[in-house]
Amino acid sequence: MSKRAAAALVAGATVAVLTACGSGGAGSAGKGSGHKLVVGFSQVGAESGWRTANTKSIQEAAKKAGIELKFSDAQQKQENQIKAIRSFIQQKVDVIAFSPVVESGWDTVLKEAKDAHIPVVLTDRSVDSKDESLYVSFLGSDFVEEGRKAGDWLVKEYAAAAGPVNIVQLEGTTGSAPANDRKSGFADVVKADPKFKVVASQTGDFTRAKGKEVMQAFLKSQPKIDVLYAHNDDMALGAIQAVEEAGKKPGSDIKIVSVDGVRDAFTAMSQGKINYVVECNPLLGDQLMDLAKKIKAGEQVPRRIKTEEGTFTPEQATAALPGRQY
Ligand code: GYE
Repeated sequence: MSKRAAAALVAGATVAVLTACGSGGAGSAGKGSGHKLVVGFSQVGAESGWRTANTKSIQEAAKKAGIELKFSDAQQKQENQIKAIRSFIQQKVDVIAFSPVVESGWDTVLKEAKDAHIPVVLTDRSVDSKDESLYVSFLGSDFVEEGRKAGDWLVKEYAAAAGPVNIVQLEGTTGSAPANDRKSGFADVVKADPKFKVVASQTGDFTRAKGKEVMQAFLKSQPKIDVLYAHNDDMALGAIQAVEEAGKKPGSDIKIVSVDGVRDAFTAMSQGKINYVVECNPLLGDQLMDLAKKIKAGEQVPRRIKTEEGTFTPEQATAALPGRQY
């Protein structure tokens, strides 16, 4: 190699190193220091009212914070999320955020982001990766706790009943953190009393259409259903249609407990069709943008940020309805 070629190589390497260190990662390589923060966000899909509210919150918060948001909708498919993350890496965004559709199978792509020095934030749903260095922070709800709250309500509601109490369960997307955790949290609580029997449990993929379809099947196959536990409101709302079409009264013939707390569920509660809702807050946008800014500025951020949320009886839901944002 000639001396000149060697010098050029060294110079090139120095520039690359300087860019990587000076701006906090490959994400901003070559853009200078005054550029707009760029966040690549891979959303799960548009499966529910919760998700629509979450997307809106993130898009509005980015605008407000002066952040350029590259938004990608995965239509509930992991392969689409992996593609989106790879494209964010290629585009050298500053921060990658995503809500993983399922818990498993992320290590390879997260390692690629790490190797490119692009920090990753998990929002809403988490991953089961053992290597915690693959992401910086996880912002979202405690789904196990949500399942427990649904179970606690049931235990109280049936405290005086002899049983058996036959429960059907509409599960969220198979393999997703909220489906896994809402199922286990609930099971943990109700297993304490053998009168509670989960007689059927199947996924309704967090959608109204699937919730209705699966509930129709439950109504055909189960001679006696006392309670429906739905992992989200949309599936409960679909199931309500199935119950009504079968000539039964939702909320009394079959009691219903679900998770989320979207406006349509509150309306159904005010009509006596849902008995209890465990809240899951979708308005994570501001916190997410704040995290992205802090991470980019090199500040230390908490590894886990839990969302505060409550529960609603029909009376509370009716009172909260006028001011409900989503
Ligand atoms: O409960 C459901 C949505 O991940 C918490 O996903 C979220 C869940 C939410 O489809 O409605």
